[in-house]
Amino acid sequence: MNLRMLKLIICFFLVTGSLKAQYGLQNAFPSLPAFSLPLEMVHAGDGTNRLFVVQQRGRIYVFENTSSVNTRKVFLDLSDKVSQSGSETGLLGLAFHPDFKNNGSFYVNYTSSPAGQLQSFISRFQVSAANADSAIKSSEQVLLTLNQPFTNHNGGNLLFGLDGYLYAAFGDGGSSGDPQNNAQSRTTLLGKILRLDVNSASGGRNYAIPPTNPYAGNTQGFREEIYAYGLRNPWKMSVDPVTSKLWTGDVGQNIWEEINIVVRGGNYGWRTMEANNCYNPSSGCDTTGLIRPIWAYSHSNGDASITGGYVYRGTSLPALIGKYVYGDYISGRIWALTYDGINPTTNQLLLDSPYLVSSFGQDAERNLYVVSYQDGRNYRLTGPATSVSSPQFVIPTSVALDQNYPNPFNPRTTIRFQLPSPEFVSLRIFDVLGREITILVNEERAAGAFEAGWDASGLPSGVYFYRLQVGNFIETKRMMLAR
Ligand SMILES: [Ca+2]
Repeated sequence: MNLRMLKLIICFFLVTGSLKAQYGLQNAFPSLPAFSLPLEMVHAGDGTNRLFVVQQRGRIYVFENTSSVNTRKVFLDLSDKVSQSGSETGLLGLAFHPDFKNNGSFYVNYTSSPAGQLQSFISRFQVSAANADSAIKSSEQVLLTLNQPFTNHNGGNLLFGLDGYLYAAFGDGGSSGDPQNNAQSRTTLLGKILRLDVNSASGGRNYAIPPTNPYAGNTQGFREEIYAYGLRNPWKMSVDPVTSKLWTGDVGQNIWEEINIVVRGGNYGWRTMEANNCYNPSSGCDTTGLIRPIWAYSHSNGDASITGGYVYRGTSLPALIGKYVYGDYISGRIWALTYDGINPTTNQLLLDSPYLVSSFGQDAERNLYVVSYQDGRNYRLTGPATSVSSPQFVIPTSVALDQNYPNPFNPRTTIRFQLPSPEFVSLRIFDVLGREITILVNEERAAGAFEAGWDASGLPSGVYFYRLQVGNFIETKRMMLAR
């Protein structure tokens, strides 16, 4: 017991009580044909228990939300309109009007090049009065178009907020590093989250500007549709119906993926910052007024592109209630973030899936699904229904280093450690000859429970050591890479 530990005894911190919880993914609709490049799964909020899957190349399918369902119908086919090539272009967003049950209106976001210029379109369509599983293609009413200077970073997500307004996410226009500085420019809609009143029309538009938008009626030439800015490529937004907070995952440039809680008029930093670090300029950037992400993770563990998810409000996975479930498109890892703005934020790895996670989906009962881009399946998130304790406050007795999990491993494993107070942390990997292989953590960390992933791809099988140093505390544990 040293002085540090005596100091620590008065500190409270949050740990998750579900370290052993086993989460998994189950093919939700095994009798359905696979979808082709699915990007989205939503429900209509109309009490019909149907789900809608958006395919990138322009088709929307509808089917009954039962595990035995074996038929699906084409709800809308925009294949002849939307971009048919490009990894980030296509039909990207679908949102049903909150009163869809009565007015039959829904909204899509897609890219197209009708006159040789790539553009994003936000359009309204109507469902057929005679056939609830079919939309009327000729009912299209274009609300908004936006020129896209490059083929990537088109955003595309649409949703209705609890305020009844339509929110739309657009990326910075693409290329790399936001060469046109669009995200910080409030005279363009690129790199923004927009908010539109689709129940009114004014100013020659098929929508109106909500009077509470931050730049409504401004005289500086700022676009009045802007709700928030400084975003690079927001890939999925969601609203927590309990807190009404708007969550988004913003895809990073070279090093960091980030999660933001988006507020009216907020500037989320890009391209001045990538997450918590200066990006342009690379040092000494002016961070005045920039809102930091509530969580960021690096590319060092094979993660490379965030897919924003949902704050879980279902009933079948009680340990996840109130946590933000999200994933990484490239690594397939899926996490649950515990954030309340007061206690230390903690991040729990739920599972390491083999899928390209293009989206999370939610049904009317708020069960969560993973949309798998490559195999075209929708997987329901499963886990222990009971006997998992909720997050709780405990009194720490010391810095702690857990055994890595899984162990033996191939090629990825996760190492957890706990800090009762803010400390400079070093976590390094060594081989059996004592040679340093890599540095996983080398920075100041807040109090809380942390995990660091390690990808041993390319290294030989055998025993490795990981060493945690926190002040005078040093502990080394061994682990086994087994190919
Ligand atoms: Ca940011």
